[in-house]
Amino acid sequence: MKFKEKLKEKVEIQREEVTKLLKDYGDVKIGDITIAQVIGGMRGLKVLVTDISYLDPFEGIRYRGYTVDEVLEKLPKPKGAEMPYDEAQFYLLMTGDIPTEEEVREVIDIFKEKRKVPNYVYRVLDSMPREARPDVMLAVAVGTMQQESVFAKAYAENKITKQNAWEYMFEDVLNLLPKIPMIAAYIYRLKYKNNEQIPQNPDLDFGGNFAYMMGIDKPYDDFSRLYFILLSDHESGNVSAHTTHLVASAWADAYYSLAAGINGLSGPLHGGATQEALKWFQELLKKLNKIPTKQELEQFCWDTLNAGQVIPGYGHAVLRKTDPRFVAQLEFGEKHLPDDPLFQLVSLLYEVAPDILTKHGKAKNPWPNCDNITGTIQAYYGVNQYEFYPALFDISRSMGVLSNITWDRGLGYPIERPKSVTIEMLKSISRQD
Ligand code: FAM
Repeated sequence: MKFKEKLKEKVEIQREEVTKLLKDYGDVKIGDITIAQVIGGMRGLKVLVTDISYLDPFEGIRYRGYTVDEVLEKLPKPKGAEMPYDEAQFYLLMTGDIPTEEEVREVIDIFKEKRKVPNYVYRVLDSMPREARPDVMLAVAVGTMQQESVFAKAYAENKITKQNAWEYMFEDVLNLLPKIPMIAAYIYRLKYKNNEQIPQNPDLDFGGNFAYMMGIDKPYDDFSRLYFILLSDHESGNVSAHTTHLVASAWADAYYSLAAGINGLSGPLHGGATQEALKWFQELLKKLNKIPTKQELEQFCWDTLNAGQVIPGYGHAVLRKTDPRFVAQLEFGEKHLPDDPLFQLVSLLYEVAPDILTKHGKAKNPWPNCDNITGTIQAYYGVNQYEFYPALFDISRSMGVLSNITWDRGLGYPIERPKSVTIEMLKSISRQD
């Protein structure tokens, strides 16, 4: 497999570099820690390392050094499609290189070969309560397949060394990732479409086949490709990426680690924000029964803030400008759904909310993040079941977190184990200061 050969070459070079860095410069300090950071969710602490993506507070995300615009422009696309292959984004995240047509074709073929989901997974999903949330079902499906892990099997047979661990992880990742959109589409139709399932289309790619199995016409395939690329990685400190990395750091296999990451993504401040944003827009439309004027929208924002609630899809722990992932979706919306009332509302909010949040004076970042707009576009194409949104996010995020844990093993990163202190200790340190 050329894909694996390329990765192997890169892993070996980088492993040497990391070993040398550690040996020669392991004692060099890269920062200090304040009490505010320890109590404040470790904001700004440089304690993780990943090359898969980097989030600049003012520029937004770069995947392997490429901006959102560059990725959308440079990655190969299916014939006639507006958006690139998700397989190409996965290749980029894994290897750091923009794939050629031939290179992406290899990944597409591997994914097609491996995407068939075992029947027992469907039986487990069918037996779950219909009220179970889609992301819970997805995590259960991933956990159910853990017994297929080649990493876990090789570990039990004492075959794993620090040198070869990544190869087993990589094999698990290639077996697992292509199944994620298949399972998610199955869950969607099980829960919301009377279990009338649409079999996969063997001619279609990751995003295209997902849209097909969801039963949604074009250009939802392009929106799926776009969305899966945009949310695929956001450094390794966000909750889903960090959770996956943390669990894998104890040499849990990709199945355990991804299931944990899926759970990590579920919270309303992380993967749940998309649904909160759409709900917020719908409540506003319901209340006013029309598209609000600028003044009415401003009032609704103040009502939200004065009630002690957040404006969903605005603000970010790291970003300090409009999220380029928001912009990419806004441009898609301007092209494909400019007359949709909810979409118009998203655009209007973008005109008023940053000023209001600045006046409100709390949020460090008054600009929109990607989650403000996704629900509106999903709902336009009929995916208005809010609780499905974290599962959609999971499909995308799987690409980044699974790339990360492959590299974690490739570079021999150890088990993660930060040190805790007590509040008494912090008080005593502050008294000495
Ligand atoms: N509306 C109102 N207040 C906000 C706000 C918003 N959109 N964003 C932040 N604040 C408040 C925040 O609640 C905090 O208030 P308190 O001091 O009373 O606790 C204050 O501003 C300072 O917060 P911050 O430092 O600017 O943000 P954090 O790093 O603590 O949190 C977010 C970052 C994203 C959790 C926060 O901005 C938020 O809750 N936004 C709304 C929910 C959202 O959009 N989440 C999606 C994030 C997305 F990128 C993702 O992970 N998928």
